[in-house]
Amino acid sequence: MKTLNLFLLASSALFFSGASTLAGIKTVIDHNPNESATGAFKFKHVPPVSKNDAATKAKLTLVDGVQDENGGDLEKLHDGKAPAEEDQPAENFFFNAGTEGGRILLDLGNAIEIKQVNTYSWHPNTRGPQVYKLYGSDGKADGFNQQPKNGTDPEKCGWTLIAKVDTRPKTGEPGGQYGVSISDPESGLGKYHFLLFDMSRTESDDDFGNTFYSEIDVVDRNPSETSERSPAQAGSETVEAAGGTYKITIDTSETPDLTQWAHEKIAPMAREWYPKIVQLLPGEGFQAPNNFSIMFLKDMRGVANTSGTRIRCAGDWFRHNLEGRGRGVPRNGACRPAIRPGPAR
Ligand SMILES: [Ca+2]
Repeated sequence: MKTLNLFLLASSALFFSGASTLAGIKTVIDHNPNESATGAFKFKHVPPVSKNDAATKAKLTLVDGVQDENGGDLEKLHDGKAPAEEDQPAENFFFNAGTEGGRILLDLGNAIEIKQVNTYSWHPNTRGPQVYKLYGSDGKADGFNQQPKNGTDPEKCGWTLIAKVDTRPKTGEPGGQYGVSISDPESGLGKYHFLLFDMSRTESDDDFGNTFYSEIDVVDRNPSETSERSPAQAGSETVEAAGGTYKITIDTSETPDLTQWAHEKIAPMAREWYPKIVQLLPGEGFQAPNNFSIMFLKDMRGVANTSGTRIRCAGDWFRHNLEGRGRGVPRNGACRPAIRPGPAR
């Protein structure tokens, strides 16, 4: 019967509607307990983490509170990625140990009709659950305060309270993965330019009550206006490595049939290996570029060449060598970034 119990536990994702702040707004909470939480980060009701929602290009600002330096920076909240493991500080943003949380501003660039706001977190203990208030604003009210500090009531300076979220279970262990989806199926959440997350720690019994937030997604009601095409279709994607220290642009706009392959094979390889290559090739006066691009060209002959921070690859050669040599070009080594002596920046 142990198997059955485990199965029941695994499938007992917590689900309820309610906790509405404004009429019609629903907050759905999914909880995958430690026993069933995996790197797949899948929930029963809450959508999976998105990498091309309206938050992907939003600007995030720490309004109040102190970031825990053991964690990732704010970029982790909209990089479209969830942690692969239950206790992976670098892949989450969290407020400093012993503090009461803080406030994060999300600037969407312009006012959009928001369909849904989804938030994700994962930790094996009390840093798993989410406790926050979500406010929205179009930024147009008289006396609008874009960055109200802790203690300033956002509702008194141009903000509207959208939802109060508290996913702490009444009974049982708090650890695991949480997905929260705030939406109004009838009329949407409203038209907002800014969102403000007022985040609280989940407990103050010890110093470790600040939630490991993994991602924030904002879903546009009219996605054609603002959302990007998925990286697999766009022809150009930028890969961040070493926590955003390095940015690698992979351009397949001339060779769209290679886009999916580049996304699946080249992007992860570049992300993993470029920081290692930089470390393996130290030297005085050397400064490895932080940004470079890899282009796959339609009419180029040969295999690949490098100029400055641009690597040019012959689409035709790679098309015929997709598995095996294509990924590393080991013989002539041309498909590596130019790391050459130069003035240190
Ligand atoms: Ca993330």
